[in-house]
Amino acid sequence: KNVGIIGCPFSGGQPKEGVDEGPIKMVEYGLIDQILEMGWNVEFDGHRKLTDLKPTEDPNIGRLKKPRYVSRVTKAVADAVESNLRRGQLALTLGGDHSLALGTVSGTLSVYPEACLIWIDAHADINTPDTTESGNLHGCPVSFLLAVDDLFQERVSEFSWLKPRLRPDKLVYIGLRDVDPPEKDILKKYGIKAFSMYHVDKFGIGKVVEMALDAVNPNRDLPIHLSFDVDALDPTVAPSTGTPVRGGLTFREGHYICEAIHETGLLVSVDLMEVNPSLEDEVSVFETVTVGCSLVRCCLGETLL
Ligand code: DIR
Ligand code: MN
Ligand code: MN
Ligand code: MN
Repeated sequence: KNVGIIGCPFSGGQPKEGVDEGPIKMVEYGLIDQILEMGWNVEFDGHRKLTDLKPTEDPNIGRLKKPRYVSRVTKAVADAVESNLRRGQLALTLGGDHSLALGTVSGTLSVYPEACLIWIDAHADINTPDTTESGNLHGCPVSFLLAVDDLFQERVSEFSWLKPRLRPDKLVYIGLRDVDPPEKDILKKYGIKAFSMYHVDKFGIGKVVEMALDAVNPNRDLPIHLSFDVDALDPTVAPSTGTPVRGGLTFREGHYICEAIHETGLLVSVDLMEVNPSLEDEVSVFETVTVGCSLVRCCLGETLL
């Protein structure tokens, strides 16, 4: 039981400051000690100095904002995840905004090309350079990761280090409820499995996780990358996040997902993203930071009994 923690204080994939403080607050709250107490060997040599990678000039490319900064940071994160995995560690990345997953998933796929990706989010984060309205790269990472030729045409040269390797049939979503119309078209076009809050209500979270695993990991033999955006949770549970959307996962539904994926024994890489301690009041920040920590503990095998 070895885990390498990659602290990523980064906010360049979206406009709200403070999300870079997410990983810092989770560690300050005691996440490392909590994981050590669970019997894991932990490697963590402090948060990454990602602001060092900030270019002096970074004009938009098309609509994309801060493309060079995001590219450099996510390349560094991809290398860090790859290195952790090659040394036999579980890679745990704390964000930071969700553009970081460009790096984390890319790093995972370079070590485990057969891995599947389970994306827990209110949003699909699958906009392309052409479809994005906001230009925020945290709304785009999945489209950049997909190994699909016609999406590849739209990619920008700044991200040429990124080798898209994610097959659409290896990707599944849970928790969606705010998906842009062009994103819906992409999900349909490539037949990507997605369980929205409608499905969580209809089938219950237990069945949804089982169906999600059946879709991307039918024989339960492939490595799993779990990318968890804290805004998948209802804003009453995780209020301090940049783009909250009502009608989300309950506290228990969020934790159940992490417990059930841990239980497969196949989890190799985890992202916990979009905790923003500068939003909302002190109680909200405490609740969001602590729920982030407890989701991580469940991924690492914390059990109720
Ligand atoms: C929106 C919002 N679809 C965009 N995305 C968010 O900016 O592309 N992702 N908030 O987390
Ligand atoms: Mn989101
Ligand atoms: Mn997201
Ligand atoms: Mn266990």
